[in-house]
Amino acid sequence: MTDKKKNIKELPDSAAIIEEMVSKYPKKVAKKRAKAMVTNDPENKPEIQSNVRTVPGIITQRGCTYAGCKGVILGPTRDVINITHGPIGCGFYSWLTRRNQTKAGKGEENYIPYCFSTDMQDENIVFGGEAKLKQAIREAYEIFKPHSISIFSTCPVGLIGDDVHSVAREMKKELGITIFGFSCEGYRGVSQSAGHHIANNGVFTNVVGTEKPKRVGKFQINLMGEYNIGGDAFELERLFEEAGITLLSTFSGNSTIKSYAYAQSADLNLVMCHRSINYIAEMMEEKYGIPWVKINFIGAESTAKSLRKVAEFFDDAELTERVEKIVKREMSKVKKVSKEVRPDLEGKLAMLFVGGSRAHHYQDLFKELGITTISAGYEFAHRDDYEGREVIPNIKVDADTRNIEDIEVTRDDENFREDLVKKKQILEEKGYKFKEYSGMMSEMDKNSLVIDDISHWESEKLIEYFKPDVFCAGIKEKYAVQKMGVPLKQLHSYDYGGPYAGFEGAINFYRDMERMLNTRIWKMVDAPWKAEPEIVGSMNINI
Ligand code: CFM
Repeated sequence: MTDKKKNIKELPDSAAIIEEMVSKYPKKVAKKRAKAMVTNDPENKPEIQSNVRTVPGIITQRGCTYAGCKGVILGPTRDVINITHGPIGCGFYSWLTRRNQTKAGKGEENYIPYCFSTDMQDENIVFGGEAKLKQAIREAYEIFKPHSISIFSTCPVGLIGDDVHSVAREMKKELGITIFGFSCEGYRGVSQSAGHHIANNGVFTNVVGTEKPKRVGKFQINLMGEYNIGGDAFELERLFEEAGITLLSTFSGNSTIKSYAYAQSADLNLVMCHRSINYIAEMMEEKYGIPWVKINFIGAESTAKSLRKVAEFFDDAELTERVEKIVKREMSKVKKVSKEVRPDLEGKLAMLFVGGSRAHHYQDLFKELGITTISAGYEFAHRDDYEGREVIPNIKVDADTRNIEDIEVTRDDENFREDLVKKKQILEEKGYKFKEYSGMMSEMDKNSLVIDDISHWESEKLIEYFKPDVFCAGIKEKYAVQKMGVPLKQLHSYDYGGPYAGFEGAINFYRDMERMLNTRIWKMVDAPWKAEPEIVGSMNINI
């Protein structure tokens, strides 16, 4: 690719690089991996293989089901004691490793800095660990007197058959507090995505709606799939507050179990990370009639669009005026910075391989800087996150998906919001879109390359081929990529920076990109393997 920076109108077809990436794999593996690599056409979105098991031996960046349940969904909730039932490693390595921040009020509970584990030993594996789990719950209760405790199953728990749910029931009776367990053994699904679903089910059945609904503001919303990484939720809370929108509960950044209990009092659910939280949004609509909309607060333009979407829903002149005032003021600050940095960044190329939603959302920030996303993919998303929700009925249900309970939700006649159902209908007639997500592909350029569950080998080949100016991924990829002379921006942890959401977040991101991409240090990187030969192995079999 020689002319890659000449204001790309149309990207070249990526068939050659796909061929190169799969050529070193055994035939069967090559066939499977090729299905996860597609050349994009936003008008006619191709089918991509996703949410299937990773081929053993391939270095994937995925996490486990326990990580998705405990770390992602429940982890950021500060007023619940999350006990890991398992060997100490699972608890230790999920302890404060995700930058979900929280701000507890004075005297309010905050258990996030602690690590609770049953520390299973050999004898618990042989004779069962339920007694030790009960002991751990009693001990935690005695020390902290929490109102809620949850239990997370790790792999051995499922293998030996400990029943965390019956322990939860028994201990709930004994202690008189909320206790619930999750069957989120690491191996249960193909990735952390299964853990999201399991956590959604558990939170919905055990917590949502356990308190009476309440009215504290004129415009009540929940923000779903926002985990306050690097303080993102703080920036959004600032905007909602100024607009006069009451944020009842965030699932689950800077949030509490107590707030989930009355989350059914919302008039509208905003879904930020579709992958991890669409289940609760759907179930709340079924049970309580609360509609949901997909929004995105990454990118200044997207933030403005999302705020306007909320105002449009409530259709209140004063609210609209306040939102417009905020957008005008904030956008002028954003534009000033973008004008400053854009000339240094325009025309550069980015690649994003992150999680289940950020590889899409962050493309908006790059667009605002004039940076083209030449290739992107998720680690564990499903086809709908790539191709749009319209493909959901055609997604093949395999054994791994069947492994996760699809809970039956019935309508709560007492609290069902007929008024919201009517409101939804009227707005839909005017063209307002509910529960709509058209996925990553519809917003990417034609011929950009989309790859699911990318491996280390494939990342290296991509970098050699496209020579991007920035690669977005996580800590597992960071140093391998940087040794190739390409800056890597961590989009999971934000490299200790952020917030990147909202207007202030956009400004932070612009400035970070300017600093990161315009330093000359990357040209000076001289990886040792450039000079030393690759180690190649061979094997002879004498029969
Ligand atoms: Fe949703 Fe997330 Fe993401 Fe995710 Fe994650 Fe994360 Fe992520 Mo890391 S919930 S899918 S499981 S937006 S921890 S806050 S950054 S992989 S893209």
